[in-house]
Amino acid sequence: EKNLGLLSTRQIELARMLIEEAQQHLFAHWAEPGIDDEKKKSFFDQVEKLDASYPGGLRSYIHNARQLLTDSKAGKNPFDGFTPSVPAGEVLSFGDENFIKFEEAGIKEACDAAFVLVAGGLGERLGYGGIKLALPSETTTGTCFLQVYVESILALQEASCKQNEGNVDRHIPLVIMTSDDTHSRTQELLKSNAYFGMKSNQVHLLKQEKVACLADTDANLALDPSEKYKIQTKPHGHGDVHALLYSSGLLHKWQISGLKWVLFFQDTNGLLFKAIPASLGVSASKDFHVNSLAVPRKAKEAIGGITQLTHEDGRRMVINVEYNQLDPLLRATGHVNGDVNDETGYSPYPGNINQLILRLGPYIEELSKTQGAITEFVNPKYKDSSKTSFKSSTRLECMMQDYPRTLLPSARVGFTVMDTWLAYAPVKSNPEDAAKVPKGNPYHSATSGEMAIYRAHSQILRKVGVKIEDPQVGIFNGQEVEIWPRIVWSPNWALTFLDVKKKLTGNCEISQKSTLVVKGANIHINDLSLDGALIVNAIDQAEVKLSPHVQNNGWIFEHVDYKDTSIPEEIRIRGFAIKKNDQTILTYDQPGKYCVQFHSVS
Ligand code: UPG
Repeated sequence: EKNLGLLSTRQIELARMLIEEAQQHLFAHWAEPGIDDEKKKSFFDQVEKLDASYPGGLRSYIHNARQLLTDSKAGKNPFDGFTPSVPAGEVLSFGDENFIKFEEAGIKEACDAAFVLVAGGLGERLGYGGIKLALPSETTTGTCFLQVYVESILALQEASCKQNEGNVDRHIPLVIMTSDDTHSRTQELLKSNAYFGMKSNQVHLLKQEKVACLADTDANLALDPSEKYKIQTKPHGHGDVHALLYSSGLLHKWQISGLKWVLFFQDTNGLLFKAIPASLGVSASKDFHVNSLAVPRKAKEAIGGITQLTHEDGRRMVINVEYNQLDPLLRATGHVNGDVNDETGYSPYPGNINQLILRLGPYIEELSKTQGAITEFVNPKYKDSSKTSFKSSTRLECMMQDYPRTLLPSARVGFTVMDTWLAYAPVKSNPEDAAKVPKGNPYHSATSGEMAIYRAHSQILRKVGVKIEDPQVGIFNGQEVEIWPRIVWSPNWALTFLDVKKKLTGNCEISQKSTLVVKGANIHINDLSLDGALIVNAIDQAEVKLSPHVQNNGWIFEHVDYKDTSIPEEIRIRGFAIKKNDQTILTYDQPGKYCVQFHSVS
C-alpha cells in the first residue's frame, strides 16, 4: 500500500487484481518507499505489458493456468473422451494430372493470399548461434531461408498476376512473427538485403511477447531468479500468431483489399514453396476453411500426427496431435503398440508440417469471437510423484495448428498429403542429435535439409524427362545421406511442374557429380548435357535460349567436422564444405535476346 503512490491508475488496478488473485508474494519483499523505486516502477511496466499482450489480460492468464495446472495434477489428459482414428484427406502425387490441375488453380489464387511466417523460435534443438531465417538453405548458392521465402512469394505474385489480368498491382503481404530472441536480427537481415526485392511496406513484423512463468500448482507467478523486481517469463509458443494478427488490424485491411487466403509457415523448410501452388489449389477447389499440409510420417518422428478425434458425445474433429502425445493417446485408447509403422513403412497418421491455409472470411469471423486466443496447454516437470512442486518454473503454451479446435462442426477442415521429398525438409536438430536418429528416420538437420533440396530438384527434373544419374551415398557429421547432383533454381525460373517442363526441353542429362544453378525468369534450356558445374544468371529482361554441353571438374564436397570451430558455424553444422574446382558461368545482365549453343570441355 505504501508504494502505490509510485504507480499510475492502471497500474494500481493491476496491483489490486494481483492481490485478489493471491499473488501478494510478488511484493512481499518490497522495500520501503524511497528504496528501489525505479525498479518497482519497471516491475509494473512489465505487469502492464504482460496484461496487454494476453487475450483477456493477466487475470485470465492466471485463471487459465490454475485450471490447466489442476487438470495436470489430477492426471486429466486433454483428449479424455476422444477416440483417435485415421482421417481421410486429399493425397497428391507430384506431376500427375490432378496435381497439375491443382497447381494451376493455386497459381490463380496466389495473388489473393497473404503469407504469415512464424519465426519467433530460438531453435534450441539446433543450437545455432544466429537466427534460423539467416541460415543458408543450401550452400551451393548460399541463399538463406528468408531469401528463398521472399523470392518464392514474389515469383508467385508475378505468375498469379499474369494469370489474373487486371490484378497486376497486387503485392502479396508477408507477415513475420518475431520474438525478443529474433526481432532485431530479422529486421537487420531484411534491411541489409533490401528486403530481398520486396517493397518494404509489403513486409510486416509482429513481435510476440513472452508470458509469465508459474512457480507451482497454485499458479503463483514466478519472480525472475536473478532480479527480484521482475516476473520471470518464457515463450508462449507459435499459437500467439493468431492473437497478434487479430490485434494488428491487418486481417480487416486484407479483407477490404479483397484477399481470400492466409498461409502460415515456419522458419526452415527449404522445400515448402514446391507444395504451395497445389495445396492452395486444393483449398480453393474444395472450399476448405482450413487446409493443413501433411507428409507421410514415420512412427515416433518429431512431427505431429493429423488425427480424427471422435468424442463419446459425438463431436468430431480433424486436428494435429503433437508428437509427444500421439503415442500415449493411442496406447490409452486400445492400440497396445502405440504409434507404429504399418505395412507401408509409415505411421497411418499423416505428419503435420504446420503449413496451414486458412480462408480469410471464416478466419476473421472466428477470431472476432476468440480474439485469437488458442487452446493452451501446460507441461510442468514435477519434482516427484506428489506433483506439488516443479523442477523449474513452467508456463502456458499454445500452438498455431490448434486453431481448428474451437471451430463449429460445420467448418470445412481438411488436409493435403504431399510427398516428403517435395514438401518437407526442416532444419531443427544439431549434428549430435541427428546422428542418433534411427536409420531410415529423417534427421531434420542442416545436412539433410540441404541434401533434400538437391534431391527434390533432381527428382522434379527426372519427372520431366531429364536423365539424372543415381545419387551416391555420403556420411557427413555421422548422418548417412543421398548425394544427388547439386541442382538449384530460383523460384522465378520455375514454380510449378509445367514451368519446369516448358523451360527444360529436348534430351537432357546430368551426371551425379554435377552442379547446376539457374537464376532468372526467362532462361530456356534445350538438350543440356552436364558433367561438371554450370551456373546461369540472367536478368528478367534477358531472354536466353541455351543448348549447353559442359564438362569440367565441377564442385565437390569436402568433409568438415562440426566440432571444428575454425570453420563458420553455418558450414560445419552440415559436415561438408563445397570446393569449387572448375565451372562454366554464363551471365546475362543486359536486356536482349540471346541464343547460345556451346560446348565447354575442360
Ligand atoms: N515459433 C515461434 N514462437 C514460439 C515458438 C516457435 O514463432 O514461441 C516458431 C519457430 O520459429 C518455427 C515454428 O514456430 O518457425 C515451429 O517451431 P519448432 O520448434 O520448429 O516446432 P516443433 O516443436 O518442431 O513442431 C512444430 C509443430 C508440429 C509440426 C512441426 C513440423 O508444433 O506439430 O509437426 O512443427 O515442423
